Amino acid sequence: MTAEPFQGLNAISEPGAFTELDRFMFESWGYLVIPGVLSAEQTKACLEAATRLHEQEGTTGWAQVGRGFETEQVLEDLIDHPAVLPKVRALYGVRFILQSAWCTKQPAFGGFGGWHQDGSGAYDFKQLSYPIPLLQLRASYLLTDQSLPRMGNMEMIPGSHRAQVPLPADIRREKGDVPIGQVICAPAGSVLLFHNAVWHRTFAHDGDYDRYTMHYIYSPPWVRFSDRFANDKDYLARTTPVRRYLAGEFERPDAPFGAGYPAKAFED
Ligand SMILES: O=C(O)CCC(=O)C(=O)O
Repeated sequence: MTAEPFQGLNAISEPGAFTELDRFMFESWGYLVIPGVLSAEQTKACLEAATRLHEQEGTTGWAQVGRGFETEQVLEDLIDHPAVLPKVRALYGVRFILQSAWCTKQPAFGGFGGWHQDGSGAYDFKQLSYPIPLLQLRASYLLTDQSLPRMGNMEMIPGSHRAQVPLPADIRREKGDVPIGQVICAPAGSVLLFHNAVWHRTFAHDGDYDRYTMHYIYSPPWVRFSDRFANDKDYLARTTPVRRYLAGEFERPDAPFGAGYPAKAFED
């Protein structure tokens, strides 16, 4: 574990373009850390919105609230943030959707989460192929400081998206440590961008305040939403063309040959 942020090995990237080095690091480790995406002011506004969402839902303990972008403008603005979207586009091309947006709360003095890969409990992505394909690309906006370990950080196992064997069951059962786990240490306003197949968990949180992170999950256009059954009509009517596109409202979303998808979603 690092004592200071960004000491030791880190897949550090920069806001904006997906560079060749970004691609190499992402392929090798399965994730990137992008510091400085949000200003202190933007982070504060997003943290207030995240707190409101959980208060409205009356959540207790570790909890996640979906589709906050429909009601909180500052959270909607992160959907196509220019610091992150170019990287998503570089990995997916032009046809992808926002499959879900989860606002997670790690409560004050919260313990470790369980190790897992992202995916579908209904149909394990491992059944699809090896290596597990990129189907849920997650951009996690840290809304509270996680510069040191035990601040509700994410812990990632670099390269584990390519592991042909699962993390041992006893370690998962006991929420045990792994010598190659990397506790992601980064200030509030940073983004962690990661592949669904990377083994990860929520690290412990020793603070006397709740920790909030906004996760935006991008998927191919035929993956079903997981934070909503359908898009809110008012949101669709008032949002921008790009965000409407990312909401995945296509005439024929099931068409394997692509009919029903707008030819052009992005300006450039
Ligand atoms: O926000 C967090 O603590 C982690 C969430 C997570 O790992 C997940 O939702 O898959």
